[in-house]
Amino acid sequence: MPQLLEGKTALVLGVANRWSIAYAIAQAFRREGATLLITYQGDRQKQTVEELGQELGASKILNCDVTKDEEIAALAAMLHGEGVRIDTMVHSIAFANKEDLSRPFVETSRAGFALALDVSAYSLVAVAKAMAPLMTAGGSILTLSYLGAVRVVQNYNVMGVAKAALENCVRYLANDLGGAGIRVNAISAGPIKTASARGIKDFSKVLDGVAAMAPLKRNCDAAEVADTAVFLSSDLGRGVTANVVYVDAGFQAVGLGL
Ligand code: NAD
Ligand code: IMJ
Repeated sequence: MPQLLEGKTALVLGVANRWSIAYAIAQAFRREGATLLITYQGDRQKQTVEELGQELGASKILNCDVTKDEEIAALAAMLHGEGVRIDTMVHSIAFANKEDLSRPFVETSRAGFALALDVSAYSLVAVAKAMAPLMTAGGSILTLSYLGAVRVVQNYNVMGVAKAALENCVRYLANDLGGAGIRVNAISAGPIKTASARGIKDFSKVLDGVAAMAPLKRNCDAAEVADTAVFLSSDLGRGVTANVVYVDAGFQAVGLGL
């Protein structure tokens, strides 16, 4: 098989550890011949992500906390200064306060709401604005969403509201950037046991429920999400923009899965 991302440079945001969906995407991008640039969120993650980046054969491992405009600007300026062209960018980032993912949604505070939407939705706009000028040959921007954007999912709460905003950001960004040949899409992934899923109450019940009800009668893994990310980032996805692609074993289509 030919390598699908040969000659392309990929910027991947959201690798925290080996279980991160972004790690699986970076692995698949590397397999398909991409040059990898990966970022980490602040000094606390630096060492781990540098080690993972080396294993992945990343050519740059860079700091970027997406809540900080100056860090996003510094990243873009550094890449621009080195004459780097970006072909594909992956945003695999979300955060809400833990208490907002367990108490009733109606109790969400103003600050908790603002934080979840800032990190999980606005940050896509911020990085798209900064990196689009580096996508001089057109390109692809991809983010990760979840079914809780469009349905009520127990405990997902303010994150569901943030994902709804994120999915609409995908459509508006796709419309603004389409003229420059930049496509913007989301993958809505089924539940996967990552750091962002650990500690979520009843997460194994969520996994079991999906396996019982989904058309494929199983869960999806990060490697399957990553292969769809390859497709969307490659020339094979050239006609696809402003879309939300479900990689969820078909669960989203099921009404009552007895
Ligand atoms: P993860 O914890 O490995 O990834 C979340 C990432 O967000 C981490 O790398 C973290 O460093 C980063 N992040 C948080 N705040 C940041 C900030 N201020 N600046 C920069 N980075 C920041 O977990 P994951 O499951 O791989 O999550 C990745 C994406 O996939 C998220 O958007 C999540 O909502 C989405 N998703 C996850 C699942 C699942 O079940 N795991 C399902 C569907 C969608
Ligand atoms: C998260 C919370 C509640 C239910 C959930 C999830 N379900 C799934 C997730 C059913 C699949 C995982 N997911 C899709 C996420 O987007 C997770 C985001 C997240 C997780 C945490 C945990 C630790 C923390 N803050 C978080 N912020 C966002 O402190």
